[in-house]
Amino acid sequence: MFVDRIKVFAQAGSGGRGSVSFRREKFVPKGGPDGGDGGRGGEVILRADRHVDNLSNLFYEPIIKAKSGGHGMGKKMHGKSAPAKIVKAPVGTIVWPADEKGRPTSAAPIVDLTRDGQEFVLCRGGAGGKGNVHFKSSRNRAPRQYTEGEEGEQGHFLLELRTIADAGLVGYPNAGKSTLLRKVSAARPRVAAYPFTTLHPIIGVVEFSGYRRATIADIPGLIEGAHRGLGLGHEFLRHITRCRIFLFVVDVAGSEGRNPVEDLQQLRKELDLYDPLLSQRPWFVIANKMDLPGAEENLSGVRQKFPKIDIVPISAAKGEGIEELKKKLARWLEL
Ligand SMILES: Nc1nc2c(ncn2[C@@H]2O[C@H](COP(=O)(O)OP(=O)(O)OP(=O)(O)O)[C@@H](O)[C@H]2O)c(=O)[nH]1
Ligand SMILES: [Mg+2]
Repeated sequence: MFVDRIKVFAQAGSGGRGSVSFRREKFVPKGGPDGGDGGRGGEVILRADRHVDNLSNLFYEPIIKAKSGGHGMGKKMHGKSAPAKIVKAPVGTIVWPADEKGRPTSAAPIVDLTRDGQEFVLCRGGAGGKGNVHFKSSRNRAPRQYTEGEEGEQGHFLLELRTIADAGLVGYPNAGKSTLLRKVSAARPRVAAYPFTTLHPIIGVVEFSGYRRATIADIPGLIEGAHRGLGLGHEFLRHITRCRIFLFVVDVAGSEGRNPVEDLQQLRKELDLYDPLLSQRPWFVIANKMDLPGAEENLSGVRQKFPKIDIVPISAAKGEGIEELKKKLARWLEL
């Protein structure tokens, strides 16, 4: 299951109670108070982990609780502090404070986990209470006072994943995006001759010489009206918002009766309608299915229509043009 948006409730542990105790030893009459402090409650921590690719672990555990601190004990012994509860999240997770229904209560997120290993304390644990040893005074040598531990912080939060990749593949269903990703990376998205084979974003890593690498996100196919939520488009458009460049993949043979020039115009329009800033980002065209009849002719039509845009003809299925594409990719990304 792929989860890229989820509401959670998190609660840090409370501090342990302070202890009331008196030193009792043979030959030490009236040994005085010796109740120790409570331990600190555990905090709830989010940790970005590049091996996690979505938020499904939180679907199964939408209530995240850390343990409370141990109570103080006699002989001035402190209660145990509780360990932090660490929850893994994919790199690219953004967190908002939310109400019970999961609606954000502030426009600004509280954190954006953009680096592998980055940690964020979602809820702080409560401090431990004080034991009676703190309440000794010249007038009260046998205090029975102590304090309770503080409560841990708690709250509702909305977590949303916005994939971070160097390049995002954008195209209609069946254009061959997943076939292409399989050719250039070790990622294994499913490929099939029906639309919406890819149901959620998949990231592949493309390796170049000299340990250079680039990440490419394969996004489910867009259709006209995607920005309004038609097809699977809208759900996943947010996953391209953080790609540095866009690679528009078109079936240049128009094998399903489509027109590649119109496809490109429509795809550009969908992005613009979703967020006008997206249409300002660098973009390039991958003219796929060059092995099919009609492709050459359509290709020159696309070139005429977009004379200033870099257009790379390939056949993802046959593996043709892939090396040239990788070279261009390195250049586009300035690797
Ligand atoms: N002839 C030919 N067929 C191709 C080529 N690339 C992909 N195909 C075929 O086109 C169909 C769709 O390919 P996918 O890679 O699943 O397409 P997609 O863009 O990922 O599609 P969605 O995930 O549904 O959005 C499959 O039957 C592929 O075998 C190509 O270069 N030439
Ligand atoms: Mg696909």
